[in-house]
Amino acid sequence: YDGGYQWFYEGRNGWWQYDERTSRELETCYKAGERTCELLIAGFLYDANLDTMLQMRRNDHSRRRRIKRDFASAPKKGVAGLRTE
Ligand code: V3L
Repeated sequence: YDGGYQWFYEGRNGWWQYDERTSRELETCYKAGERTCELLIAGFLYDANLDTMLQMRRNDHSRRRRIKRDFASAPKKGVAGLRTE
């Protein structure tokens, strides 16, 4: 959407692009200068911390992943767990 940027979360050895809806929500939070962004992912609530750039499951903070805002053209494993090659 914006200047060709997209949102990514970390996988085992590479980055996954967020699905379209969640990516839009992150971008909205980011543009609004919010520190955290609440995300609903596959029925689980997560908080994305836009200062530390970490995604954490609300009820289990050991489930954390790095996130990044990067060019849409950045290397990725796929989108939301669906591989693209
Ligand atoms: N969007 C979609 N699924 C997610 C997201 C998200 N933002 N965050 C976590 N999950 P956790 P490799 C990922 C999924 O963090 O082989 C990938 O999408 C997460 O899926 O412990 O390591 C792949 O489908 C995981 O299945 O709460 O690169 C899969 O991992 C589950 O939620 C394997 O990817 C628990 O994640």
